[in-house]
Amino acid sequence: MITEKTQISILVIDPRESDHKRLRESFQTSSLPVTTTFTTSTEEGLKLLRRQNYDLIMTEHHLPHANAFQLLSETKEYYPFTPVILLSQVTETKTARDAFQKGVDDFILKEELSTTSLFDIVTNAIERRRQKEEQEEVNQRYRELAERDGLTGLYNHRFLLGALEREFMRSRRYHRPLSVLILDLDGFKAINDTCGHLEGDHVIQQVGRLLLQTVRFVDIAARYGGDEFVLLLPETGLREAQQLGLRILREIQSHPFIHEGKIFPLSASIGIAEHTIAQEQAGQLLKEADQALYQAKKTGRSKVVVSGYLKPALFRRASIKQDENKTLM
Ligand code: GH3
Ligand code: MG
Repeated sequence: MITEKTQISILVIDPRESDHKRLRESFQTSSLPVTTTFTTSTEEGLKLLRRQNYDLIMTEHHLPHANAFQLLSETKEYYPFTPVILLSQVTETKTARDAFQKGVDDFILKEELSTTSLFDIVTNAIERRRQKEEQEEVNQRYRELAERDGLTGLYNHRFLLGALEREFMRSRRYHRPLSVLILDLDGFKAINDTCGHLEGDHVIQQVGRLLLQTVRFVDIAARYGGDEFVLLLPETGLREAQQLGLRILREIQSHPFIHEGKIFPLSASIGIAEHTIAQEQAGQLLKEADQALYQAKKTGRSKVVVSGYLKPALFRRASIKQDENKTLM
């Protein structure tokens, strides 16, 4: 919707100065609230485009050193929703058809500039842009919902499996380290039983938040299901993953989980595995981390177990010292 206060920024790229004049006059008579930038050079036009997002671009079809379609593809790359209107000298239906196929939003014949309603053309193009942006926002929200766990807002199980495949392939191709950490809360059923399911939910949410605060931007934190969480750690070898695991354990153990005004203790068990040459599929990496978690549970809980310590790890950069808090499989 264009209100009186809205200023529409328009970039016009047209090699003919005389046509700039015609357009200026058309804008004046249209009473559109516009701020126009005119250039005769394709290169200058591209520079301006990279610097600023205009509300609308109007370009002559025949540009020096390029044609408008090249400019169009650059524009759509930077600003997919910015409308582009093609200005043409000739009444070629093929040009018009090509233009629409290539993503041009409208087409104006220069000889008709004085009789066409520039107001309608510009306002329609801006309104279509607004609708496309709104639709994209809705799509983005749906995409996010489909990837997220409803309780914690972390990535969900499905997203994690896709990300694991991608990261596994990347790690394999570029010989980069990749670790997986699985965490399962200890004695969580008892919290549900004592404090109620809602309080249990609240605990899961708090753990989710603690995980998010602890990981790096590139790490992927997911709720795997129930009281189980997975961290996918690109560019992270066993040693760093183990340190992270211990830090997370300390965070959970020292976090004040409160029920009826009283702090109750909570702990977790963590299994960690690193991508090694022996693993041919992403699932094997996850499975090794899960086996390490199983060992952590079996050997007393509240600890970090690192898988593959004795196997040759592909990307291991340093040996790992054991201390009383850590268990190595
Ligand atoms: P362990 O120490 O061996 O891990 O035992 P645990 O008591 O933590 O139980 P376990 O991990 O085997 O099972 C997790 C429990 O979490 C099972 C289920 O009752 C509960 N649970 C699963 N999803 C949810 C949820 O969304 N909210 C709540 N409040 N509880 C859940
Ligand atoms: Mg548990």
